[in-house]
Formats: sequence, structure tokens, C-alpha cells
Amino acid sequence: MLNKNEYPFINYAYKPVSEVDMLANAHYFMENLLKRRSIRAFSDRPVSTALIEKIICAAASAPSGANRQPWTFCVVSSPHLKKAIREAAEKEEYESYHSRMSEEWLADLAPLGTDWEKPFLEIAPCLIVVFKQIYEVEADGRKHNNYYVNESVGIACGFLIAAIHQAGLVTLTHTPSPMNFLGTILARPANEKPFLLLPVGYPAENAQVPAIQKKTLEEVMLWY
Ligand code: IYR
Repeated sequence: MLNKNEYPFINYAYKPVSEVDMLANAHYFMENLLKRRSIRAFSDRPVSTALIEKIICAAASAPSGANRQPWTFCVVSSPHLKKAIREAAEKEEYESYHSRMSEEWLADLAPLGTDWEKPFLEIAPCLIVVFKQIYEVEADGRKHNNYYVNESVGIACGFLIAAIHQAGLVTLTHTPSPMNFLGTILARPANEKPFLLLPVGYPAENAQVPAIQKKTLEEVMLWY
């Protein structure tokens, strides 16, 4: 390890924005994000590889503990693998909906119209399976720790969802539980654990979303 001032630093390329533009930018960003919805009815229209690469680059720009970037984004477009993932997810979800989830949980989900069947896992042109890296394995086989892994990967997934929406595509944050089958099907190493599964693509024609509301600013914000 070097002394603190021996590590390279570069100037931050700060681009000043007028206060009028700041408010307008924040407003349009907010308006755009407010239009995002979780979509469960997908079209099978393919998505370009270039688009997915840009979206994942945006997600991977997220801050992370000690800049360890403890994530892997697996893009699955193979029909055979999507089918395997659907079958395994539905098996777990069937158990969850029929015996693992509490009555309260099922009642909370009722307005969303979800059930154990997950056709979108096969219909959507691609699935992004995000893995968190609990540790990394060095060239000499030593385990190198990662820090604040859930926070880091959670932030990256927030960037990912925003990037998908900004690009004009739709997604769903799907969390089949338990989801260890994803590591097995995608042959991920032992240091990687599945974090989130996002079908990505275009909405089905006439796709519908539940008529639900976000909490108001007054409900979520406190000034001190
Ligand atoms: N994983 C299940 C159940 C589910 C749980 C929550 I919390 C949701 O917000 C939505 C669904 C499923 O994907 O159906």
C-alpha cells in the first residue's frame, strides 16, 4: 500500500449549470422517472445488443464499497436458457404462492395481479440476471473481500432500471425466491449469488399496469 498522497488523483470535470436549468433538469428527470412502470406483459420483439451494452455500462458506473464493483450482469437471450429459468422460477413461485407466503403478503400482492406463472421469462427477448460478488478470487486463489455488497449492487440495479427506462425499454424487478437455481443454470462461480432478475424488452401491445399510486412527497420526506 502506498502513502495517501502517492495515489493518482485527477481534476473532476464539473460542468456548472444555471439554477434555472438545474430546476428544469431535475423536473424533467423526475417527470420521466414517474412514467416508469413495472411491466409483466412483454412483446417478443428483439432488443439490440448495442442498446443492452449501453444500459449495462450505465448500471456499472454506480458507486460501490471501496470501488470494488461487486457485480456481474448476465444477459440471457438463448431460448433454451430462458425456458430453463422459467421452469425453475415457476417451480419455486408455485411453492411460494401456495404455501410459503403469508396471507398478509398475498393480500398485499393482490392489487398487482401477480401469480406463480411467469411467461415473461420466456417471452421477453432478454433477461438480465444480476449477481452480487460476495468476494473476488485473486489470481493466486486468495479470497479478496468486498464491502457493502447489497448496498452497492442495489444502487447499480437502480441505475440499471433507470437506464432501461431512459432507453425506451421496459422491465420488471423479479425476485423468485429462493433463486439459487440461477447460479446453477448460468454456471456462476461460488463467490457470486443471484441478486435480481430483470426481463427486458418492449411491452406487449395493450399491456396493462395496476392502477396504483406512489406515496406523496409529504408522506416520504421530512425536513430537519
Ligand atoms: N416473487 C413473487 C412474489 C412477489 C413479491 C413481491 I414483494 C412483489 O412486489 C411482487 C411479486 C413474484 O414475482 O410473483
